[in-house]
Amino acid sequence: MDVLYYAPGAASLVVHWLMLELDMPHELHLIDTAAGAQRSPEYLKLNPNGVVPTLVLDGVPRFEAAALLMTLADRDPQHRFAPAHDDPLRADYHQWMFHLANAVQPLFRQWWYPHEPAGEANGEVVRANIAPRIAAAWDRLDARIAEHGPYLLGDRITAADFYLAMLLRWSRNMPRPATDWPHLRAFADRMRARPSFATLYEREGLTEWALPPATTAA
Ligand SMILES: N[C@@H](CCC(=O)N[C@@H](CS)C(=O)NCC(=O)O)C(=O)O
Repeated sequence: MDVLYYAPGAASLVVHWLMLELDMPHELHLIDTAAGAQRSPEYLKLNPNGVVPTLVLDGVPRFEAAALLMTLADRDPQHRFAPAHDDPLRADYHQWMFHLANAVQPLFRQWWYPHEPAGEANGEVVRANIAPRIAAAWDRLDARIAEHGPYLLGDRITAADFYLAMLLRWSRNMPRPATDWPHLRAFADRMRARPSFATLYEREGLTEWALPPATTAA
């Protein structure tokens, strides 16, 4: 059985979410990142980077959330979460996956771990400089959804959309959450309305950023 090493709401969330969408049998193994379990000798043997996620897939431990998503989506073409190799949309898919992984996600790493680039004394300076860069990323992604939506590649949902939804979620307690941008808000609502999202939340014990229950007319 494939095993996902995860922490609730962390970068493992999107791997967990896609596995639920793919109906992929798996086990979850909680890594208590607050207690430093990601740096235990046992875990470092699986993932020498000391971060989650790690997915033990067909017996082989693998890391990097974006790479895991792309691998899982390609392994199961029936669900169509990745354009095929000969599909002209494949290049767009690569572009957005790598943009999210290389240009947007690292901004969050700096937001949450500001001591890493600048030392303990300079955390506030890092955060003051990162917040507008995250806002600028939302400007660009909001424009993309406005012009080409409802998903990043148009009508077709791909693994990149799950990734984007996770990043939007991460901004929920920032001075300007991504849901302040109207097209990102509509996108987030579409993603949060998926039945798999409720299952994901239940399994990871999450509540924040769930859609409010639908109000019914009296
Ligand atoms: N590029 C990695 C980043 C993973 C990452 O930074 N994970 C964070 C949680 S979102 C983590 O494990 N933090 C604990 C730590 O760095 O000690 C990926 O996408 O898989």
